[in-house]
Amino acid sequence: MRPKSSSGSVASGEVDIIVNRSRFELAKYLKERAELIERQLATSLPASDDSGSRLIEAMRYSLTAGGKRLRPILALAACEAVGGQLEQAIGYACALEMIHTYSLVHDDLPCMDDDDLRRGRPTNHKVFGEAVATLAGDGLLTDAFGLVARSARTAGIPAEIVIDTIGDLAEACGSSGMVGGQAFDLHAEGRTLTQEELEELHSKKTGALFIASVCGGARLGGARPAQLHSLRKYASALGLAFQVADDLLDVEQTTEHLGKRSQKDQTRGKATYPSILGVERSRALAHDLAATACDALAAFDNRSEPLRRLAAFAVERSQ
Ligand code: GRG
Repeated sequence: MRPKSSSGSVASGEVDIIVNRSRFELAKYLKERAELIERQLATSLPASDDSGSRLIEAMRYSLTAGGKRLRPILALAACEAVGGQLEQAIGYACALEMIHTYSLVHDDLPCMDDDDLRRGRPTNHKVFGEAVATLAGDGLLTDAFGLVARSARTAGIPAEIVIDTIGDLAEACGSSGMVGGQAFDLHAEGRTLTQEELEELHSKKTGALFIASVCGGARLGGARPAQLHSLRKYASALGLAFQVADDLLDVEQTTEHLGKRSQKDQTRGKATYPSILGVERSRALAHDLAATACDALAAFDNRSEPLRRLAAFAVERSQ
């Protein structure tokens, strides 16, 4: 039973939650956070190439091409959900976007998915050539780790927290995470996968970086072990929900709307949630997973409201 105050309204803690829920405007929040991250990203790379190699220009080209900025937004939201301040996680948030952008640049290469369009622009290798695009991805990935270390020092984060954060981030990106998932994906092309195999593929290729985003942001914000445990469950469900929604968007949206080639999973013979479960069951699964993500936040207070709304956004988005 909800406690009532003498005036008949709900008790103050509850009022905060309700007021914040009704006032919280997700579209405004996403826009403001994306702008904050983009301002920071603009200062995260050298201004230009002294060597004339166009490397930095290529890195900037993909990093400033827009995108939802969902991983850094999640990192900042998780930091705040545990009572941390934005300054503690902003460098880490930018590093996540650099790593995500590297993965897109490499994923688009002719030796991978061979795509022409990304974030509404010609892909990096179409503009800069394959060699510079490959190096731009390498530069973004490697510089991201330097940024995590430097920004954590500036923010005065204790060394053991930084070491754990960097270790987990490297694992999420490497052979047992995103790169391993990409290798699994290439190997699985044209083969029929079970739903369990598809889940394993995506937990590495997409999910691992979502977990590193949420848990890394929270750890830098001072999360306790029990909070990290719950946030890992949140991020794991959210990552899968995001991927199911991505598979649905690939089927249902146009190339113009997505800013990247649509219908490409079917063209390349990739197993997807709609191909295994059908569209309606996939949509239901995405919503169930978003609900599971929110359930994992049961012990958190109203500061976790953005995380809840981001879980819904992951499945309801149109891009
Ligand atoms: C090492 C050569 C080499 C390649 C590795 C790691 C990798 C390339 C690829 C895997 C990463 C990948 C492309 C995963 C797909 C995940 C996904 C759905 C990306 C789209 O994310 P959004 O929708 O994109 O957040 P925006 O543009 O909004 O940031």
